[in-house]
This record gives sequence, structure tokens and C-alpha cells, in this order.
Amino acid sequence: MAKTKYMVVSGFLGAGKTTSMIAFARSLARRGVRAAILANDLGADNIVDADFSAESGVTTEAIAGDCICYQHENLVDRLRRLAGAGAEVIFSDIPGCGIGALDHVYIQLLEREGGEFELLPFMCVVDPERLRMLMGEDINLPDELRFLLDAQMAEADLIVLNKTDTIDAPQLDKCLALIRTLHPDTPVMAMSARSGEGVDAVTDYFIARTSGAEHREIGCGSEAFMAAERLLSWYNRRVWFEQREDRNVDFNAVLAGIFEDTRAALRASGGNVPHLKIFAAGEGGDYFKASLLGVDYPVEFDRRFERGYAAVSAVVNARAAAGADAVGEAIDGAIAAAAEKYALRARTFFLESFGMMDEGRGNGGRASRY
Ligand SMILES: Nc1nc2c(ncn2[C@@H]2O[C@H](COP(=O)(O)OP(=O)(O)OP(=O)(O)O)[C@@H](O)[C@H]2O)c(=O)[nH]1
Ligand SMILES: [Mg+2]
Repeated sequence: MAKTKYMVVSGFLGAGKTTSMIAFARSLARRGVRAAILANDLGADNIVDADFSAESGVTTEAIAGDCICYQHENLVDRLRRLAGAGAEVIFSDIPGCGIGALDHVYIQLLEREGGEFELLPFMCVVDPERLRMLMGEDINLPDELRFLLDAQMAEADLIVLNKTDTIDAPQLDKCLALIRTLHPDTPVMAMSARSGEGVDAVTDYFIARTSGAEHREIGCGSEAFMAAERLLSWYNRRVWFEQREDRNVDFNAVLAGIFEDTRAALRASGGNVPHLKIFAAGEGGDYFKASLLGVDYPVEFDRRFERGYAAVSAVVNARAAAGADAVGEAIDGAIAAAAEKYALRARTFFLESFGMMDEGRGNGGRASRY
């Protein structure tokens, strides 16, 4: 029997990893190849990307709680399960601030599972807008984050410039030239996961190749890495909004308001949010999913509700360049404002919020006396 193919998709927050994995899975489905997504994130639960991928019709499992780099047995279990259920190709992403999966996932899989899986080229997805950071431009993100963007490309076997629908031909050339200058030995391809342009060509490329899976020195754990991670925080919340008098509340407006109020509060406190996402499921396949890729950009609605509801359960995920407290306050305030404006009761059933380098996150809940 053919080995199950496995590919890690890395890339900065909001680069389009999830959208790309869905697009690749569809491209493979058109060829009669069954693909699955193992959606990875740091939070314990309530991950927008997992819900969104599953709603998009691709077999999806979530592997949460930490990066796949640090839960090898669990990762292998999940891969075996998906393979057992018929997946011929499995994609998994890593949290958008992460590096290190080449060592911790690919090389570990080779060493410990003895080539049970065929490792496809390690992919890094890049957003042209974020690439401006490496062109010396200010896009309102801390300079320290440049390290991550570049290290992610340095780790990859294949760099995919995504979102080509957002740039013109000269900008495309400029982006490709920059990537080739920074990483002259790495193949670069361009596509739009959203429009589909170039997706089949990228799929043709990676499906026919394997990764060398050799260690590369990219500064994992370095001071530059720590400095970038210290600036980032994660926030996940699931809220149940309900309204007993009106069965047709316009939740598109409610959720759009949460984006706008969060944006305003973070602007006022000087923070930014490289990726704020909200997912909410309606009935019969109806759902809402939108993303904000920073306080200076418009909200992108991947899908709006087709009808009104009396109540919805919304999952809010923020990956912010701001302190965890500031992000929490901004979103709490936005949710409270939405509830008040639309006379909704808002009940929170899940909440977690942490700075990437917060001591209490890593010490397993032990006490300190310093
Ligand atoms: N215009 C355009 N937008 C895209 C494309 N690919 C993704 N997006 C949008 O960019 C936003 C982020 O995409 P995701 O796929 O969620 O990005 P991600 O890398 O998985 O984000 P994180 O998991 O949070 O790091 C969404 O609003 C997508 O619809 C593309 O090719 N073109
Ligand atoms: Mg994602």
C-alpha cells in the first residue's frame, strides 16, 4: 500500500495557510485523491480554522493545546487515524508565529516512525502585504516580527507567494525578486488560494516531490526568536448570543460590530492584531466566517450568514501583537457593546488568553514564590 503523504504548511499569521490547505485538498479531490487537514493551534479548544475547514467540506481534525512540534505521539496517532479513515494526503499547519517544525516534526517523523509517512516538501506560505516588512516598509507591526517571517521562509523546501489576486504584475515581480534574493536556493511559486489561480500548479509540484528533511539553522530559540514571541498573545473565546424576542437578528451586523469595536480599542491602546477571526455556524450549512488581518485593513468576510437567527454560538480567535490584557479588554468591550446594541444576552462558555511567553502558561499551573 502506498505511504500516506504528509505536508506541513507554515507561514506568518494570516498568510493563508488554512485557505491554501483547503484549496490543495480540493485540487486533489478533483483528481480523485483524498486529502485531510489536521488543523493545529496553541489554544486548548475552539479554533476557528478547524470549524472553517470542516464547513468547507474537507475532512478536518483539530490538534490543539500546543504546536505539533511538542506533541509527537499525539500527532502520529492523529495521522494514523486519518490515514486509516482513507486520507491519502494529510496537511497540517503550524501556529502562525511558529518555526521549528522541520526539526521537530519532519526529522522526528523520519527518525522515530522510520519513514511510515512520505514527507512532502515543507511549505511556507507568504502574504505579499506582510512581505513589505522585509522591504523596509512600516506596516504597523513591531520590527521584531520580521525575524519570524524570514525564518519561516528559511525553513521551507518550497515558498509559496499567496494572494496574487491582491497585487499587480510589477508588485508580483518585486515580491518574487525579494524572496529569491533572501532565499536563492529555495524554489518559489505564486498562487491565489482564494481565486484558485496557480493552485493546481503548486499541487502538481508538491505532490510529486519529497522533502530532504535535513536540519537548517534558522535561529529557533535565539534571542531574536524570543523577542518576537514575547510580543504576541493569543485569545480564544466562545460566546453564545441569544435574543428571545426576535428570531431574525442580523448576526452579520452583530459580528461585524465586534470586529470594528475591537479594531478601535486596539488602535486606541497602540496594539495590533495580525489575525482576528470569528466563526459562527447557522443551520443547514449556513455559516459566518470573517478575518481581520490588522487594524489598518478592512474585515474580510469569507462567508456571511444567509439568514437571521435568534441565537448563535460564535468562536472568536485573536492572534495579537499586543499584551494579553489589552487584547482581552478590547474584545470583552466589543462583545459587551454588541450585546447591548442588539439587546442580546451574551454568555461565555470558553475563554483563554495568554501571552506567548507568559510564565503561567508554560509552568503547568505550578505556583511561584520567586
Ligand atoms: N485576497 C486573498 N485573500 C486570501 C487568500 N488566501 C487567504 N486569504 C484571506 O486571508 C485571510 C487569512 O487566511 P487564512 O487562511 O485564515 O490564514 P492563516 O495563515 O491560516 O491564518 P492563521 O492560521 O491565523 O495564522 C482570510 O480572510 C482569507 O480569506 C488569497 O489568495 N487571496
Ligand atoms: Mg489558519
